[in-house]
Amino acid sequence: MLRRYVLPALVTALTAAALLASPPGARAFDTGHHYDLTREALAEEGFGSTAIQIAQVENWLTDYYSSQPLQPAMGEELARMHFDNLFTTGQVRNYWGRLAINTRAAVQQAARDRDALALLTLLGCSLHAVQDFYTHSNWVETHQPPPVAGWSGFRTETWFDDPPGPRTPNLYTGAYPDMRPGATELHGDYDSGMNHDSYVRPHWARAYVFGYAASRRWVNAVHGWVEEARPGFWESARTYEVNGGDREDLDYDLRAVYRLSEWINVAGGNGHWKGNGSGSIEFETFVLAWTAAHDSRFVRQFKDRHVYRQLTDGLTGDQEPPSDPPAVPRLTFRRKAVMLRTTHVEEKDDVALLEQVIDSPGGRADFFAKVTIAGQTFVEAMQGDRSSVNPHWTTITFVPTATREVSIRYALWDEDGGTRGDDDHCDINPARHHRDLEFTFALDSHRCSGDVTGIHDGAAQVFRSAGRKPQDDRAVVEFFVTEFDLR
Ligand SMILES: [Ca+2]
Ligand SMILES: [Ca+2]
Ligand SMILES: [Ca+2]
Ligand SMILES: [Ca+2]
Repeated sequence: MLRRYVLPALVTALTAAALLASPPGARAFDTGHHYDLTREALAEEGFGSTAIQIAQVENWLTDYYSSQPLQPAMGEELARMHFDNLFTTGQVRNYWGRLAINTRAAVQQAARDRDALALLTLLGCSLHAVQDFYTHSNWVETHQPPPVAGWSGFRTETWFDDPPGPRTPNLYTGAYPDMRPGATELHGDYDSGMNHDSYVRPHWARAYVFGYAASRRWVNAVHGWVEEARPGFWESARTYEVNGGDREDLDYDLRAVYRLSEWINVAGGNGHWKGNGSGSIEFETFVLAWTAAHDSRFVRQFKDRHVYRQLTDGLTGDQEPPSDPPAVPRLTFRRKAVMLRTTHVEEKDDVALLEQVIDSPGGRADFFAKVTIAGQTFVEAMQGDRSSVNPHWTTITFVPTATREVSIRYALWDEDGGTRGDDDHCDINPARHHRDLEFTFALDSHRCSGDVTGIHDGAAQVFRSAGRKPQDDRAVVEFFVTEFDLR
C-alpha cells in the first residue's frame, strides 16, 4: 500500500519545487479585474452564469499557463496574449489586426463544429488580450479626460473607434519582463512602470472602464462573426450548461482562479487578485492539490486541445496581417459607472478582557469585503494580518443610464481557514442582529437611504459605521459611493 503513495509524493514534491520557483504572473490586469470585466461584458450580452464561469476560467488560464514552469512551451505561446512588447503604433496595429483575423477564423470554426466549449474558451482567452491592451499601453495617457469644468466621467472610445492617424501620439505597450531595444517604458510592477494592472496603480479606474467598453464591443463583434458562420449557434454558447462531475470540476477551477490569485506568495509575490497584500502560505497546499487532481474539461481546452493556438498564431506585432482585418462594429451602450470606494477598515477597540478578538487566538484580522451592487458581487482583495488598513478597494460596476437607484450590500469578512475554522462575518452595523450594511444609492441626488443615510460621495465626506456589542467580531468601515458618466 505504501508504494502507491511514494511516487505521487515524489512527483508532488518536484511539482512544488517547480511551481514555487515560478515568478508570480504579473503580466496582465490582476486576475480579479479580468474576472469582473469578463462577467460584466458577457452578462450584458445575455450569457448564463455557467457560460460566464467557463469564460472566466479560460480567461484566467491564459495567465496561469503564461508563467507555469511545468508547461514552458505553452508559456512561450501564451506570452503573446498580453499585448506586451509592442513599441510603435505600427506594431500595435499589426497586433490588433492579427488578433481580429485569428479570433474571427477560430470562432467561426467553433461554430461550424458546433463546439460551444471551444467558443467559450476563445471568448475568455481573446477577451484577456483585449482587456490587457488598456492596462498595458499608453492608451489611458493619450486619452485623458477633457479639461471641462464640471465634467466628471470616463472616456470609453476604444482602438476601433479612434484608429491612430498621422497626428496621433505614438502608441506603445510596456517591455516585459525586462527593458529591450525600442522600448520606451517597462511594464513594471505594483510600485513602478507603466501598467495599470490593479487598483493599487495610478489611473487603474480609467484603464478598467476602457477595458469594459472594449470587452462589450469585442463580444458584440464575436457574436456577429459566429452568426455569419452558423446562425443560431451563439444561443447555444450563451445557454451552455454542465452537470455532474463537470459541474464539480468547474466549481473547483473557479476556486483555483480565486485562491491561487489571492494567495500567490512565491518569488516575492504577495497576492495577485486585485493588488497586493493577500499572499498566504495556504498557496502551496492549494496549488499542489489542484494540480494533482485530474484535469477538468475546461483545463483540457488548454493543456490537450491548445485551443488558444488559433489566436496566438502570428500574433507578434512584427508582421502585417495577411489580409484586411474584419470590422469590429461600433456599439452604443448607454451605461453609467457606479463606484464604491472603501478608504478605511479597522478592528473595533472595545474588545473586553475575556472576549475573543476577530482573529482569535491572538492574531490580527485578515479583512476582505464582499460588495454587491445591483446584483453583482465583487470580492475585494484580502489584506493579510492587519488590524487597521487603508485599502485600495474600489468597486466599479455598470448600470443602464436610466437607472434611478441601485441597491448595495456591504459585507466585511475576516479570512480564516485551516485551524481557525471558517471565515468570520464581521459586524459593521450598529443595529442588533444585523452585521452588513444594506442601502440604496440614488444616482441623481447621490443620496443613500437604509442602513446608510445622507450623501457620502467623496473622500471628504465618507460614511463611517461600526458594529456594536453584544455582537462579536466588531469592526469599523469608511467608504463613499458615487457615479460617473461614460462618454
Ligand atoms: Ca477569525
Ligand atoms: Ca490574521
Ligand atoms: Ca483571520
Ligand atoms: Ca450589528
